[in-house]
Amino acid sequence: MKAHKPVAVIMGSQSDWATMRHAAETLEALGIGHECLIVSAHRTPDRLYEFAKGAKVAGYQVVIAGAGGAAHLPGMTAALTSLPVFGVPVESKALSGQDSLLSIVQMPAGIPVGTLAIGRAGAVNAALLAAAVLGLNDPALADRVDAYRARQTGAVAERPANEA
Ligand code: RP5
Repeated sequence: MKAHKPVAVIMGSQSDWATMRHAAETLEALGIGHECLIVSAHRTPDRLYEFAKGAKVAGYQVVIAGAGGAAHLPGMTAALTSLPVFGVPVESKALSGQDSLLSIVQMPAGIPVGTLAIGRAGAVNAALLAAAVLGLNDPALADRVDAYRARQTGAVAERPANEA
């Protein structure tokens, strides 16, 4: 059965939602259908296998995967599907997300994970990258991405204001 939602936003834990909700909100703002799922490489490996092996058949076109610490989720997902996978390193308590970043970005040659910045910036940008990919075959979406960027540009003041 084909999913009507082109993007899967997966995360290793409920605790990742505070970060990954920014990806979901950005997709929402761009009118991109998405599903948010908890899939842990360590705690629910069978769920990960089932999700990743079935993601393409389910109709997903892009996977955004956020995880923290020993963040194997994006890499394992990329190993199990040929869909583009964007990894978001979640800021960890012990090492401020540097552990997450390095374990996501340092993939061996042959299995890519497009790795974004640690935390909210990475989550937002993963959604924008997903939009750019989907926009290649969806001119209306590409227009919405352009409008998003134009609004962002328009919101930047020329001079700094005193903070309240
Ligand atoms: C990872 O372990 C998750 O992605 C999360 O960032 C981290 C900690 O998970 P919890 O102990 O908060 O559930 O698998």
